[in-house]
This record gives sequence, structure tokens and C-alpha cells, in this order.
Amino acid sequence: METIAAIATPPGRGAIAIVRASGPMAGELAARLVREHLSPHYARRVEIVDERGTPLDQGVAIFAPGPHSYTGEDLLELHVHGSPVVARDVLRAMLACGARLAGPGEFTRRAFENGKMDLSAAAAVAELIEAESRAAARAALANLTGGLRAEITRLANDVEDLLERLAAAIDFPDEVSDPPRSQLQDRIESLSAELRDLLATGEVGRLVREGTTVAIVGPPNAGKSSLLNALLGEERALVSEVPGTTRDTIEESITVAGVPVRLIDTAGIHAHADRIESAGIDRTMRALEQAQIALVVIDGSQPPEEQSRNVLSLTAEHERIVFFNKADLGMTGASDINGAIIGSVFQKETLGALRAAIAHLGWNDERVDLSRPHLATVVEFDAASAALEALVHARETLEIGDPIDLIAGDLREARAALRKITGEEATEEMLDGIFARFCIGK
Ligand SMILES: Nc1nc2c(ncn2[C@@H]2O[C@H](COP(=O)(O)OP(=O)(O)OP(=O)(O)O)[C@@H](O)[C@H]2O)c(=O)[nH]1
Ligand SMILES: [Mg+2]
Repeated sequence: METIAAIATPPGRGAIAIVRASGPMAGELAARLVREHLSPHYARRVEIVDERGTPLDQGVAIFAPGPHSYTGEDLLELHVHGSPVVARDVLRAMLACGARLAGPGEFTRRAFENGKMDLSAAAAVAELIEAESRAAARAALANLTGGLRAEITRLANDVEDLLERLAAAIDFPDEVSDPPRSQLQDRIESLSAELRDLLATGEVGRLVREGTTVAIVGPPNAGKSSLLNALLGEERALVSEVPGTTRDTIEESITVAGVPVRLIDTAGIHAHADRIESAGIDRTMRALEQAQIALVVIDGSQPPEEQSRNVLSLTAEHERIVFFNKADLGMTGASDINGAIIGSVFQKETLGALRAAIAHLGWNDERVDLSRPHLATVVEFDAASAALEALVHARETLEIGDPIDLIAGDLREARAALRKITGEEATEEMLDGIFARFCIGK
């Protein structure tokens, strides 16, 4: 086994930089670059020198002998002052002593290969590092701490159970009777239902990573840009009392309950538009098509007018939130549309209600727990789909009355697919795919 080394902190200047090495030579590297006794797992302030003994920096060294380390191997971490020059020199010294440069994710790959974490947890490490919202970080943490592994292992064990019962009946037909067909069907059905549930969590992964898109649409002058600014907490879009102020779409991102939400402010929709306005309205239509949610803003202080009715019928089929604005000026225009929000962009409670409505429509926040373990990668999603497909096939076989032993192949396939997620039966190709997403040094 080779010893790998890399700088673990991001490029550039910082308070500290960490250079680490993992593998059988880690202890020898410590002896040559630190030259002081390091008690296992204790941080010690030391002088760090290069392979010829030339001082490089004053820093902190930690030596963690395997298997009680991140990688499960002997691991040396040198914390130096955060200068790219010093960090590179320390790394160069490690390489000069016989280590080789680590590839992306190679430390974590070794952790997986040495049984320190399962594959779903290893994939979650990359997910956590890449997380760009609080919800994404929380969801990744649920997988990192073994939540997905626990669910998958339980399902795989249930399949295993079924297989054992079948095997007994197949191998000893005289002593062991076939398990009742209906019982098998029921168990396979309930396993399938759990898998379908799990597959639905793939949506959670996508949501916390990519979030959702909200198009703010409505007649001119309803307060759409004012709403964008209010939700954003800054004067991003031009606001004026002149209708037709916004002529092009404006996009900004906010987070709602930790989930990224892309807001698109649009040009007001009305019938008698000039050429530039029409071009703007075309863009409004495109934004509306792209968006998961239409946030329809209407001036609720004015009597209902044709323009408002137009926008309401235009968005009738879209997932939408209807918001009657300018309640501070009166509410003559607010009609009794189910679930409509009445208020003003100048009121905090109104903004809170709008955010809640986005969370409700966007990801059903009362029902979907964003911090539960979930299928995060395409590889995991494909494997769970394959497992479900095999179970569905097994059930069909039972339904048409074929011999019971014919389903053993399907059950084995389902078990193998599930074990791909935890890494027990992962192929080299899968591993390469998962670890290629990592940065070097992780
Ligand atoms: N009193 C009151 N005025 C508001 C409210 N919301 C917006 N306004 C005012 O309404 C006018 C129009 O606001 P905008 O945000 O520019 O409206 P818009 O829908 O973006 O308009 P266009 O871009 O022209 O389609 C501005 O003078 C705002 O200050 C509100 O809740 N109460
Ligand atoms: Mg505007």
C-alpha cells in the first residue's frame, strides 16, 4: 500500500494550512519532518523541517495510528501557517520522503475500503462539502452519520430473510413446506412500498441542492418588484409608481427554511403593450413556464380589473400563490380565491406568510423531512430503482402462479442492488464515479 499525501485546505492564504499523509510511511514521515516524539492523537507544537532537515515552519503535528484514524491507516497531519508556499514545501518534503500525491477523494476512499464508513456515508462527505444551503448540509449529514446505511441494510436483511426461507423450501422440499404464496406476496409488496418511499427521497436530495424557482407575475404596478426587494431585503429592482417599470426579468436567490429559492421578477402582463413591453411580456411567459411556482401579485386595493382576471386565468393551471397586495390602501379588489394571501409587501407578517406558502407548495414542508436520510447520488438512485424493479418482477411471477423458486433470482438481484448503495457489492466503476467528485486532500 502506497502512502498518499495532499494539502487538505483550500488553495490561497489563510490562518492555517493542513498537509496530511496516510499509509504505512506516515510514521516515518513524522520522524523525518518533525523529529520529535508524537503521542498518538495528541496535537503537539513542533518545528517542521524538510527531508534534508531545513526548517520550513513552526506548526502543529498530529499522528493517528491506524485503525483509529479517518482513513483507518496511519495518518499524519501537519498544521502550518496558512501560506501556500509553506504548505507546498511541506507537501514536497513528504513526496521527497517517498509518499505520492493523493488523487481526488483518495483519503475518503481508503476510509471506505478500510471499513471506517460505508459507501453512502462516503458519498455524503462530498455532498456535505458541496452543500450550498443549510438544508443541503443537514440532509448530507443525515447520510454521513449512517442514516441511509441503516435503512438500506434493513431492507437488504428483509430480502435476505425471504431468500433463506425460500432456500430451505427449495433444498429440503420434503421437510420444509413452501412459504404460503400470499404471505410472500405481502412481504414483497411491503418491501416495494418502502423502496418507493426511499426513491421519493431522491427528490429531497435534488431539492436541497437545486431548490425551487418562483416567478413573480401580475399586472403592471401591482408591487412585484417591491415584493422581490422585500423578500431579498435589499433594493435590487427598480420600483416606481409608473406602470411598466420592469421591462426585463430579474433573477435573485434567497433561502426559505434553508432551501435555495430562485425568485424571478417579471414585466407586468397587460394587453396594450408597446414593442419593448411585448418583448418583456414574452420573457415573463418564459419565466412562468420554467418556474415551479407562480407567485401572482395583484393590487388588492383597486376594484378587480380585466388585467387581474387575465393573469389569474393565465396561471390557473400553474402551481401558484395568489397575493393581493397593498392592503394598507384598502381591500376592495381582494376576491375570495382559495388560500389567497392578503397583505402588503411592507408588512413583515405578509412576507412570513408568503415564505411559508413557498415552502408548502415547493416542498410540502409539513410532510417532507429535509433532514432525513435520502438517496443522494445517481448511483444510489439507480441501484434502488433496480432493486424495486426486481421485486416487482418477483411479485408478478407469484401472481401468475409460476413456481415459487423462480423468484429467488429476482430476490438475489434486489439484494445485490441494495448492497451497491452501502458499498458491499460496489463495482470499481461505481467507486471511481463516486470518488471522482471529491477534491484532492479529502
Ligand atoms: N401602499 C403600498 N404601495 C405599494 C405596495 N407595494 C408596492 N407599492 C407601490 O406600488 C408601486 C409599484 O410598485 P412596483 O414594485 O414597481 O410594481 P411592479 O408590479 O413591479 O410594477 P411593474 O414593474 O411596472 O410591472 C410603487 O410606487 C410601490 O411603492 C404596498 O403594499 N402598499
Ligand atoms: Mg416591477
